[in-house]
Amino acid sequence: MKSQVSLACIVLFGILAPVVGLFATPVNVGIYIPGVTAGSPLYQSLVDAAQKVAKELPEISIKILEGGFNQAEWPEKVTSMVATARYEFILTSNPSMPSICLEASKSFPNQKFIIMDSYLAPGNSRFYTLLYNQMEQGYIAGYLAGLVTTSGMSGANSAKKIGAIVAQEYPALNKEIMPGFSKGAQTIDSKIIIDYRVIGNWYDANKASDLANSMMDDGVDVILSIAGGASQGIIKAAQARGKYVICFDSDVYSIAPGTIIGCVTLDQGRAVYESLKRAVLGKLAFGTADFVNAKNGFVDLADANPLYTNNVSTAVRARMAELMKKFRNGSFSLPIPQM
Ligand code: RBF
Repeated sequence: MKSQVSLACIVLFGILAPVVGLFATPVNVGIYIPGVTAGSPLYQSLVDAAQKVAKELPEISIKILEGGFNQAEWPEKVTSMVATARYEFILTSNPSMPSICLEASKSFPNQKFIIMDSYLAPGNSRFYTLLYNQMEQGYIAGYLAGLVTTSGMSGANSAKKIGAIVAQEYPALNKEIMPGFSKGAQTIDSKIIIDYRVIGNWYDANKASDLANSMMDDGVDVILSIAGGASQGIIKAAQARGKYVICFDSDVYSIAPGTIIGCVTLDQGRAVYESLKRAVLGKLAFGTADFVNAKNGFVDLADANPLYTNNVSTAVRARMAELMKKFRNGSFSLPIPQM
């Protein structure tokens, strides 16, 4: 009788244990946000996607650390995170992170890093990076801005002036995003002028608003915003004057319908979901660098949202649809320069 009970227990345990994850080795994932999650679409999507993976794979436990806006403190914060030796993987995102993580890995060479929106030359077996083609992202935004400024849309004026307000300068911005933006706009009309301004940080919405107003005083009618939390200032200023904003990274039309007339997205959600899941299952190719673009859907125009279709003129949408068709089927693509 006793042995039957213990046999039943063993059988039951054998069936239930895998189901409730008793045998799964716990996997700690540390997420380092270089900045603040709120207001930064790529960081928000990263956190959301990691949490989705954690729901599907219960052995994962996630801890999020926000680095804040003082970039001088990031290396020390990353190093102390690594020094805990607690995390199987550290997941982070932005082009400045590979060098910061490399520095931290000098003292802790076994730490594995998954770094989105960045590039590190292949060969380091602890690093995986994924780079979005931001030349294409910039080009799509510039092409749309060019079409809008030369259109008959109600907020457009006769001046062929478009704007770009960025939080700070960095190589991906200077070598991919802005050249792409300029190329896209010039393709529409070579006489288009770009008014380009730098805020100096990712949070000062007041300064961003002042810059936007001064540009609009000067005849700019559509502004590309790459400013994280500070973009609220640009959006409000444009909204107050019936002008337009193009946003980067995620679909945020609902913040200001009719003012935000284009969102050129990066599918960070899918990139994080796929790579983190692979990493936890032991299938992510550390030591490699992935590149993704418009052809494989990671760079795109959010043109199915009714807040795009209802607020952008038919003529502009038709030209955008032609362009996006070529990007999506791969008959048109733009190379990214070596950085
Ligand atoms: N993007 C944000 O949305 N918020 C940020 O706080 C932020 N901080 C950044 C800091 C550095 C040093 C760098 C290089 C990029 C940062 N980004 C930030 C930009 C982000 O990686 C991406 O390039 C832009 O969002 C455009 O896709």
